[in-house]
Amino acid sequence: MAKDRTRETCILRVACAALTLLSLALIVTLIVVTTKGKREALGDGTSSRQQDDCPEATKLSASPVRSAGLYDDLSKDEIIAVRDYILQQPSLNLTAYENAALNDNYIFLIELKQPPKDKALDFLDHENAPKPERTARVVIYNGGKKPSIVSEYLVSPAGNPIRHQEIRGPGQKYPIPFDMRALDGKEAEVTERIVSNAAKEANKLLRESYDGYTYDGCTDRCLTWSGSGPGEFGKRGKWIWFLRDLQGNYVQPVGFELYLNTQGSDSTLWKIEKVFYFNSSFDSVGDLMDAYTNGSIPKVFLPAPSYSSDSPLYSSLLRRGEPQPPIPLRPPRIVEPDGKRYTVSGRHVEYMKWSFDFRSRSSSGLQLFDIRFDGQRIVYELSLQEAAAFYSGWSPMQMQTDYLDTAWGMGSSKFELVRGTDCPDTATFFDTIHFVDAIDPVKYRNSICLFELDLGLPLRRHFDNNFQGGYNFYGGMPGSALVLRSISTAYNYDYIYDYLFYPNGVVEARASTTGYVQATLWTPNEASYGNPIHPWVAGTIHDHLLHYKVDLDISGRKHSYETIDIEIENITNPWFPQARRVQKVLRRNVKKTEQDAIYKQNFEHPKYLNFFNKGIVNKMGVSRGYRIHIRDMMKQMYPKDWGIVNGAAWTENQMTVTKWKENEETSSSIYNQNGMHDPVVDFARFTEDNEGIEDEDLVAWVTVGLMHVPHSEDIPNTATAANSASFYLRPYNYFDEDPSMSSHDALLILPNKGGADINRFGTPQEPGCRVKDKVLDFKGVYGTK
Ligand SMILES: [Cu+2]
Repeated sequence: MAKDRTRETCILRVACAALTLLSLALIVTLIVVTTKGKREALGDGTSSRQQDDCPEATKLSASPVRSAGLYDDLSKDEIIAVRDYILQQPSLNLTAYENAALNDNYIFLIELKQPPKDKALDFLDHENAPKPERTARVVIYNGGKKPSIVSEYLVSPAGNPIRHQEIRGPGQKYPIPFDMRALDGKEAEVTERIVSNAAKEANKLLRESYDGYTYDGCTDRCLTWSGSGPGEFGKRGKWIWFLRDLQGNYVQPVGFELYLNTQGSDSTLWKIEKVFYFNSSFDSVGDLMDAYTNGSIPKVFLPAPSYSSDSPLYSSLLRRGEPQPPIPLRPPRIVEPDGKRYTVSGRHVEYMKWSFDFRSRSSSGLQLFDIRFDGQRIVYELSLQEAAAFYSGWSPMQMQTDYLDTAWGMGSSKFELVRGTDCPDTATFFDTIHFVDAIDPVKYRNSICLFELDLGLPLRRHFDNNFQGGYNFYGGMPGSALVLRSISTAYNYDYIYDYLFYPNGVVEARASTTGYVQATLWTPNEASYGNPIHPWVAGTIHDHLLHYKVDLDISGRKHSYETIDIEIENITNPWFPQARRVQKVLRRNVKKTEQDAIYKQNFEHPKYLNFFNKGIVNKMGVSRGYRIHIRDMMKQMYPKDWGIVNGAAWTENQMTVTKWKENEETSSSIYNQNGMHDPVVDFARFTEDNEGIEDEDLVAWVTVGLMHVPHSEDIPNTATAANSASFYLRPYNYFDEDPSMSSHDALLILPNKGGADINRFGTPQEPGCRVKDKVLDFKGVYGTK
């Protein structure tokens, strides 16, 4: 038995040795394969061929889209159909844009009129409800009428129009005074003629003062001009200022400015009423030239900026200075190893539990509708209404610049976005179509982008210390958000408008500013208003104020608004009755009326601003709410009786809450810029009737902004870092717990015998994919093709 056993052992030993050898061979093979795999993954250049490009498609399937076409901007065909229909109405006596002069009647703008909310909700929420008809809003400049006016019409159905109806308010002034219209090409043509003649008359002065830079008949040393707004109160007009026509002309001012009265539709009566040359002013160019020639004013010489290939022009965007990093290396990029995690159907987007629709209004830009989380509507409409920038300064142009950007094409000046710079390589792009001041609809290629962003900041994490040199568990989740972006470049400045959707139910609306500042010639008089941002160039103080509409529909249309006031109590300590205790205490303050709800920030009295539905509670019995959290609060400082304040009454407080009304669609208009003293849309009227706001359909109007005193680092461009303004919509007892707990992105690590159990909740880790290099396909053109 013992021998046999020995023999058995021996046989087993042979088998064991064989097995051991086999195992070793397998391990070696595995190591080789693994190492090879790792090399591939690291991309050491020897065997990367086996890696696939990162997928661009999504593995997700979108839900059926009931909203298709409900909010989509007008198509080219619809715009053409509406244009042709309106042109054929004999009673309107219109001239086609291409043949029209300022004193004719012609179409200025055609855009979608958003569907009435009642009808849109009925359609979205009821299977058998009819789809609201697509309707166009048409703006007509009636320079041919006496008196001249602007009129607006609704035309429907947009695809095949059969009827039109004039818009006569309520909600906006009727009729709209002609002098309150937004600038257009017809006006620009006349202005160019007048400015050109003035510059011709002043040619000698310009050439001698500006080191050879002139306007009339110039070849290489040329001046150009730009116009600001508004004019003197109650009178249409504008300051025009001259700039060297070089890269970055907005920071190349020369200190020659003209005030042009542009009242009425008879442009033969338009006249230059003031001329500013350095620190002197005159009633006409002739008067200035007489003074210049007879020596009664000093002749000033402004040297042309010097630049060369080694030392680029200060206003240009050529790289200069010590290279950083020392050798060119590419910045980090976003990779989508498993393809897109959002779906797009037309203008409908789904991401994680979020869904929404969007359009891009020609007047004021992106407008988001029907924002839902987990199928539940939270916001019916979220949209930018207006962007204001009120300047101060010594030079008349800078002093009298108070911009409201919807009048300057804030919505339609959204040009092509550059992949890899304006939006990540992985972004999805959308074209937009506008019909503003044009013969035909114009296509703006790739003017909106959508992408998922790696925030580089965990959404949440916890390291649970065991206080014995280790941990009990670690749990975390990388931060990511979906971003919808467009960039509005109305002349010098670029506003980047973002809407961000976070996985924990938070939405952020953010505006970031960049581009060129509006500069004026530096003289010591400007010192009270700003800084010399380059020799001879002044940047002066202005604010950037932005107004948003947030039509919340939390758990239904009816809800209430409360401030949760954080106050201080000074009490006898109930646990140590001989002691006192000072602590914070919450007082809920449900607002009853619109005026009661006007919110002005006061640091002595912090508040949460909460919207809730009284009847609907979470599992703790607390009303489910959404808070508006204004991160970048700003207040416009001018007194109420200062004329321009009427045109932007929304700048006076940080939030207004109104009872929803169909005719309070927007808080501003393309006409407010040139009618600030008596605006076409007067936001102050929204709360004048002081309606009750308890258990009503409520709209929050949010003001954010930033103050900008330009400094030398604004040359050549203002940078977005530290120059953005945003607010959040954030759940407040709306969910029973953090809804991001359902995300696969999370990670939970538990210690396990010196190692770690890593739980990724099924999210794949391998294999990696190769980042696909995308060709930069930028055309930069916008047109009718
Ligand atoms: Cu600024």
